[in-house]
Amino acid sequence: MNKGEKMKIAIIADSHFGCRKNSQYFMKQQKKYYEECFFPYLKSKGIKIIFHLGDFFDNRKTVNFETLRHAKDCFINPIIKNGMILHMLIGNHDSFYKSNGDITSTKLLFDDIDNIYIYDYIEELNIHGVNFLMVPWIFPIQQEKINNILRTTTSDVVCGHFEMNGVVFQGNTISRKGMDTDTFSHIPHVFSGHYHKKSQYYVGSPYEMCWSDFNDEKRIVIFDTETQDTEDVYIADPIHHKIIYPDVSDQSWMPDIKDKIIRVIVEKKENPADFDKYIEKLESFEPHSIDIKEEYLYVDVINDDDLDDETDTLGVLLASIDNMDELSDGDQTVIKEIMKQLYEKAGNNDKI
Ligand SMILES: [Mn+2]
Repeated sequence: MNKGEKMKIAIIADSHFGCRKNSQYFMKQQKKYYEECFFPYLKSKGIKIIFHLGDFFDNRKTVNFETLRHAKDCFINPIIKNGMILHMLIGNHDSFYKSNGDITSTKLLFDDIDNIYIYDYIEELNIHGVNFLMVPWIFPIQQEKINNILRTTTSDVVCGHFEMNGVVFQGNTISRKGMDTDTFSHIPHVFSGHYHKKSQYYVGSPYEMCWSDFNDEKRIVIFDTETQDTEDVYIADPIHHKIIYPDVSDQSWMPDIKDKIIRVIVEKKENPADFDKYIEKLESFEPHSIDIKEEYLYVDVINDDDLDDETDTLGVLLASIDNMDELSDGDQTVIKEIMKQLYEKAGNNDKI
């Protein structure tokens, strides 16, 4: 290991342990990611310092014990075992209350562990001579004060869990509330968790967790404290795949769909028996699931662009409520709560 390698920090965001209602399938995918991609990569590069930018858990109110053990197996224990250091921010999903950060899951669970530092309030940190400003999720009451700190900070790097306005955060959807991106324009390096799609300031989630992640490039970022260079590292395997039927490809890719989530977009179905045979062939390669969208039935209402923007049902509902300018933030929150409760009541038919 040369000296330069020791000076690197791996930055990861939005791990969302327990995502999709503690889905076993996604636990398996995450375990594979940390065991086969993330930690082997860090070890191969001699990287000992990890920044986690928040949203460690998916559920801000409760932690399922299986998910807790999973998160420890995947992330916390390898850090301890390999003598690594973790600096972790509180994200909105890590805070029990929406109005303040008095109770936060990761602080409660992991803050007493040596070499694990949880940030539930803005704090400065110096590593190898580089100044980092660590900014956990900002609660409404803190916003003005923290805006002022950010506008005047001389830190080299700001790490946060920010909600920024005007950012493409999902498909082609642009966020319509949050902080002005101008707040950050004078800062040499800004790394944020929160939105799961990578963009100028957002690291993005490390792996796919739902259809809205389809086709996103999932990364971690390596920051070199010596040169202040950043490097994007793409180590996650895609999980969601779309297949267009009729399929004119050579089909040699088919064995690769094992354990993947498959969506077949049917543009035209001239012979139902051929179609059934095709689906059977797909099934023989043991994907996790296959859903079928018979696009030709909706040819007048749905176009390709709409399909690309598709996400899970609740996600679509909540995102569209967020984008309703005619509603106040308070009204948006109330309506979103009603939608969530309705959605829960209706029962999620998704078996994932
Ligand atoms: Mn998140």
